[in-house]
Amino acid sequence: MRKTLLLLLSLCLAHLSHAEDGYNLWLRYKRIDDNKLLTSYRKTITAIQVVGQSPTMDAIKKELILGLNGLLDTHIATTPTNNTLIAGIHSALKLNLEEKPDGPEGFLIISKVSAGKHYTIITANTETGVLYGTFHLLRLIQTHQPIENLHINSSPRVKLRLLNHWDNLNRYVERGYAGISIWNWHTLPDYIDDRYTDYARANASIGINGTVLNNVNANATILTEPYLQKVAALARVLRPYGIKVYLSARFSAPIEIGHLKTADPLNDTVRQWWQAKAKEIYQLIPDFGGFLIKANSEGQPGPQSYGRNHTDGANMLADAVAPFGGIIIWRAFVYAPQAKDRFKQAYDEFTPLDGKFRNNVLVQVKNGPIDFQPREPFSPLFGAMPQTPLMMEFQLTQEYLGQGTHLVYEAPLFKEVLDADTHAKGPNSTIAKIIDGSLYDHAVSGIAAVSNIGNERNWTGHLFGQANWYALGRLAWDYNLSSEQIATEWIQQTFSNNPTVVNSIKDIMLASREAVVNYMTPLGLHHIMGNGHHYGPAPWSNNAPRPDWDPVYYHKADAKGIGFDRTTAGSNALQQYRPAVRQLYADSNTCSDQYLLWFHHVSWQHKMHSGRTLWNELCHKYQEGVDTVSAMQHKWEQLKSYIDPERFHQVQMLLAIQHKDAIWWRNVCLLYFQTFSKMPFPANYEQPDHTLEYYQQQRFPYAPGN
Ligand code: BDP
Repeated sequence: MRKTLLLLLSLCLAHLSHAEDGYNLWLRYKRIDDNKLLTSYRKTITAIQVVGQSPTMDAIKKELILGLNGLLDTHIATTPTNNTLIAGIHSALKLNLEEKPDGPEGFLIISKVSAGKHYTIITANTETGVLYGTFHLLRLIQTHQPIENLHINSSPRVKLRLLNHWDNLNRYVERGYAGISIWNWHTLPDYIDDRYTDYARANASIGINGTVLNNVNANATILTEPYLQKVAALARVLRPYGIKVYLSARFSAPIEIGHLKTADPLNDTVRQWWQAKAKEIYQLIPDFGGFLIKANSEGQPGPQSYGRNHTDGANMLADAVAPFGGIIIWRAFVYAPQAKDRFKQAYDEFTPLDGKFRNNVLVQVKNGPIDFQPREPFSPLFGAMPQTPLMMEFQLTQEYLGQGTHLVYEAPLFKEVLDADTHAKGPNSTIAKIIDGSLYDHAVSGIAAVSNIGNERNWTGHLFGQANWYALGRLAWDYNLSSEQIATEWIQQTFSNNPTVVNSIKDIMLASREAVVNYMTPLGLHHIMGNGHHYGPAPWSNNAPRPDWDPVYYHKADAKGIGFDRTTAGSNALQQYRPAVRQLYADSNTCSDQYLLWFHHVSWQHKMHSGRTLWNELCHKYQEGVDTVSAMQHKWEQLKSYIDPERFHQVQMLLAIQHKDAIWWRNVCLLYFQTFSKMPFPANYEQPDHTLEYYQQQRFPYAPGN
């Protein structure tokens, strides 16, 4: 009897240990299930040798052992035997290589045969480079690539590759949909959660080299001594993985924690206060990255509060961190309630300041002129500030993209922006070339994204949120990778190399971005989400605390038509683009459907490229969005026998919510816009199951992340 119980118990434990909860992200290191391949990998690498000892080299060794033992299902020897993998920095290896690794973060992986032995060598100019090479090799094995004959020389295109956490000190995450903050400020600096190390590993594996730990709506307390001790403890965990910490600084900190009367950037005492603060920080964290600042935006304090401008503020901080090699990232996300068109403000406020920032200042610009919508034209600031390094700000947390509930693969959105041609220096002046510093020859360059990470077991709430985090890192390293390539390698590492799984999930992912555009904001509609929470549709909303938070401000539907006229007849925001770009959008007959209602107020009868009227096209697009989600569900269902039950079921349930939400969006928007168009739904159209009034009465007071 006792025996049976014991057996049962051990069976249960065995089952538990195989549960896939998503914690291991794309670093699962599961045994290679293709025996032929497994045999060949085992032949190519029989032992590893890590040259040198340091926290980074130790991390490399640990990762190699973990990864290779798991993938090759073996106990990899750590002294050279037959076929060996050698990891170490270039000089330590004393190799006579014709080719050198590139820069401080690049790596070289090469295969060599010498005296009948096969060597795989990972080398770089720095330990961090070797770390990146290590993760690259593990990725090759995880994605079943051949490794006998390697010759890879890779380095990142963009220098600063950052996550921006919008995490508050009480662990609430603004616009966070994956639990509370992973930073446990209360137990830091004494308690070091293993999760911090796993966070560092995951980021290093995709080349992320910096993290801003706290919300841009910053609390000055983070700059006090006890909190700086906590920040220093996190920096110690992240440092071996090549990740620097940065902090969001509150501009009025000299008043709040320094007890000064002012935070005027031209005031000597204020300047000295920041200089002393910088010194204090660098004593604790010698490789501190610098400050991220949200100033004079959405009620945050800033230099304008003292009659000064953005350069006065940024340069004062830049001077404080310059002696220590720090940088200032100054955000361009500004808009004022009295402006007729929020679209224009960042450009108007920032372009006159071009050339006036210190050279350790980057201006961080959101990808679009409004705010992380499912689709935006690119911000006209890109290409309009040649003398200032501009940093990209994307958003991984899906504030306006169905949050933690909808599956939306964002790589196509990121690529659309990076590939966009600003024509700033003639054709082929892409945003990617502005961001990597090459177009205007800047020494610094950067991409940041608002993190989607929380303390949920699978990190991002929706398992597929992991793919967006992954894609950000991979694109910041090399923006020439395609969305499809990135999806493929993410699926292979996260789920399986089985072609059925890879192809079906890839189809789901690649369709998902256009789906969200269609069921939320087709044809260039934007910002028609409910005020505050930004989750569901509320196109009728007209009573927010400021007009530019109201959907009616953006869609401008009336009896004549719908859309925001940004041509010369309207706000003339189009003027902010170069003529070649302006030309693409200026005429409602030639403007692409994707951006039509971004730039034009168009009659309901307007003839679209499809031949349909605008009204019918709108109905068609909303329906297409719903249909795509049905197709995504269908594809997922067919993978049931290929995916572990935990993750399968989770995604299945979320897709069902997404489908319900897509129908909700379609019904709400069409019923509401129909009150203006007065046109019937096209024949065979699925009729809404509720009235507009029903939808308008729904309330969401506790929607997350708000
Ligand atoms: C908006 C968010 C708000 C952020 C702000 C920002 O709704 O929570 O504080 O952007 O980027 O998208 O500063």
